[in-house]
Amino acid sequence: MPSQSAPPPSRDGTWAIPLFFALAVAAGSFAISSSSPDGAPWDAPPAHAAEVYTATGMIMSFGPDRAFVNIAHDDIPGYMRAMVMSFKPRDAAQIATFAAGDRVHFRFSVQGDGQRLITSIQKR
Ligand SMILES: [Cu+2]
Repeated sequence: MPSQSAPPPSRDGTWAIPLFFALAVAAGSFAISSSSPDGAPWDAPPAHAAEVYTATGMIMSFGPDRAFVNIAHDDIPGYMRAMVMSFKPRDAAQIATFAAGDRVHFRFSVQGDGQRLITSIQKR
């Protein structure tokens, strides 16, 4: 077997692999962007994510069957100044142990219809 007659790698051979990877990367990035319709990076929150706030206040009264609770809340930075406002519990059980006059610390999310849903609540 003549050792000198082996042809050197052709120009086509040396470029074939990098070209393959370049195409694979391009195809991969296209697949990622096409599966994210709004074009947002994967680690960004969705544009429609509910606003969530933490607040303190005092319970004033309850709606029928505790369907909502009126809370005199303190200033909520980025949302509103102190006022009395109604909040909707996840269910009646979430606020079953509370009474008018209780000072509370709570978190709530603002729903698409503007309703405020209590995500967690505790006595201070
Ligand atoms: Cu308010």
